[in-house]
Amino acid sequence: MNQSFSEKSDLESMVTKVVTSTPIRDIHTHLYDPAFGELLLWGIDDLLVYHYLVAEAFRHLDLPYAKFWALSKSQQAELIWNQLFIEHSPISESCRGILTTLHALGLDVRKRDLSAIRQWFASQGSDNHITRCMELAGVSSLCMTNSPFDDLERPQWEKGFARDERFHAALRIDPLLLSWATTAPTLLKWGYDVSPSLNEKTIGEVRRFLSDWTKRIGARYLMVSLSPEFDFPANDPCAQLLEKAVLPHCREFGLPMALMMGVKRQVNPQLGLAGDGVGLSKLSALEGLCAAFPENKFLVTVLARENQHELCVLARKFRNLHVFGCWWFTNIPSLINEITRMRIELIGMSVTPQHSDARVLDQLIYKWRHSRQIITDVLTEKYVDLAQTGWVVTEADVRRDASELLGGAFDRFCQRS
Ligand code: HDL
Ligand code: ZN
Repeated sequence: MNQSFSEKSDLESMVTKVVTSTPIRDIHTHLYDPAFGELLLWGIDDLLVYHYLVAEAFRHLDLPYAKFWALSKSQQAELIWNQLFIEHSPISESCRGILTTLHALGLDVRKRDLSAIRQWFASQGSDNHITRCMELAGVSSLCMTNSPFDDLERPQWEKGFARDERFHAALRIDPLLLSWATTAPTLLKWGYDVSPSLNEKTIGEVRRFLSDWTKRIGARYLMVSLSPEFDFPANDPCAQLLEKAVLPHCREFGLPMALMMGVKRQVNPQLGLAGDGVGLSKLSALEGLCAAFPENKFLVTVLARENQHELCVLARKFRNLHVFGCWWFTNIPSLINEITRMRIELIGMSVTPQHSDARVLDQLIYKWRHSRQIITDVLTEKYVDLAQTGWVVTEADVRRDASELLGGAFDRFCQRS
């Protein structure tokens, strides 16, 4: 018999148990199938040189950027450790995250001993470390970010390899949409008979390129990150290629198109990957896309906090729009809480509240432990609100809801014809 819960404390412990035990399908990461070897980053030095911490470390450093980049990875890691963990309390989300991960892996961070931590990681094997991290994070599967334009990644796909079924593929096409002038010659070199002008022949060849790579990697969706200036309709290569090649391709293959909106690339180029910033997106462009292409499915996350409410309202208007994640600069507890609460209040369970965006395998642990806690807090509060109306949720209700939020709604959206 399904037990109903109304007492807040009973509800809280039940929701915690359910959300903690619900397997997660992580729909956007920068991790790689183990077959990609070194491309799959893991361990304390990669955790410390993650670009989030690089940006934060430079706030305390007078060191010239070039001198930092000339250091070895372990020297960079040591410098970041000293600045952000020893000289200052590691209180930011990306620093706390490393400590959450180390603690979950059973390491005693109280000693603040980087060399001991390094020794532990050096004694681990990558294969069982993958399983350990995914188990500690509660992640059953994840989507990679796969770019045919990445010279290190492409050869592995062209060679072919036995897939790890936990690692799903997503086709990243930023160079195609955002740098057509330089990408067209690359496609030509790869045997696609394109010309700079987006004539019928070129569009056909771009679609053949998309079809080849969608099949090669078994893409679950296509994806692009867009600047705040992105507009649609528009007479630029991005909007034209999207309309004439990419969206027809997605309809043909029944795949969603993920739009990650609002990134200002290389605001400070001297910071490398850490140099990107944020800007307010014109969501009228998204409205235009959802309205003009009702047969297409749009997976969308926005980088600006100020765009979040309008995105939720658009999701109420267009069922071919699925909102996901607290991306990048919004992936901090205060904003995850605010945004998740707003989304559930406006669009209920038809949302995927979070993805990890992990670049380093071990990050799965903290990114998901921190977000699970917030999702638990928000759900508990909402169920308590329900209980006050006399509607008392059962454990089965919460299992269904948690499964929806942690990947089920995404799967359903992908399958929708
Ligand atoms: O474009 C993206 O997918 C972003 O997630 C960037 O990779 C960014 O550098 C990042 O890692 N954010 O978390
Ligand atoms: Zn990403």
